[in-house]
Amino acid sequence: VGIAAGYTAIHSSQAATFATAKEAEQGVIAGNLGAGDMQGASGGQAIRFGNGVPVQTRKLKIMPLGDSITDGVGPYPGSYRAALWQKLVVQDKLQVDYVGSQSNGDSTLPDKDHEGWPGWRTDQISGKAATSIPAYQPDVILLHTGSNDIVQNTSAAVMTSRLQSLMSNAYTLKPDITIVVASIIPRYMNGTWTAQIWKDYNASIPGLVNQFKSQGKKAVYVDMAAAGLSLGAPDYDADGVHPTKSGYDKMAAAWYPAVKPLFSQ
Ligand SMILES: [Ca+2]
Repeated sequence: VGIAAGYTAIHSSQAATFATAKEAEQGVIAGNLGAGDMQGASGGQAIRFGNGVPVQTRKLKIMPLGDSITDGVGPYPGSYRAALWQKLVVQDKLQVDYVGSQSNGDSTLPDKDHEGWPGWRTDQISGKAATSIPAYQPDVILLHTGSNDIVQNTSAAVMTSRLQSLMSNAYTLKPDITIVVASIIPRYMNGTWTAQIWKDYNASIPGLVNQFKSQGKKAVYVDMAAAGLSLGAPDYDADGVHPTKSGYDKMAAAWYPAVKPLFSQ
């Protein structure tokens, strides 16, 4: 933005001098500083409005990336995206632009963009990401994938390898991207597609996140398997795969604490 340190913002006869260019930018973006509305503007603390909500430093382009559980096909077309929008945008007044080539959602979700592909495996989703990341330039990816790999008789090791490849490719395409990657919610299993594969795949994801973090990449882990969804009513459709609104609300509640801090980073 190019605002020099020492910049002085004047509003409603209130002048605020900023110690650093970064603080000046934040103050300018805040735009409507008034008497009593600022606290902690020096000493490296975040500038906050009088109501305690941190000043937004940027609008985040968020790409929900995955399969039908991201799309919301079936019982609830807004997926977790609707309840997460309610929390971040309606409740917290943060600026979100969901991005992606797909669109799905009900009237509670004004921004229906996403990159969720029903029936697709992680390696297929990775192929889609290779074109959608350059096209949409997301700041953040919300990644929930693997549910379709399981039912195509894939081992946990191969599933993890596919996830690693997807993430690695995403960082190559956009090195500053933040990938918020989730363990995956329960799904109906049978004798071939076992819960053990689901558990082993999920258990591998924190290590993968740490591996990327050790390389300086921005990766965040969300334990979606612990989000509290239980197979059957009221959280799942009769197919035992797709969440209902109730289940998606629980997913949104799990994404939320991982995503919210990214707006002030
Ligand atoms: Ca959008």
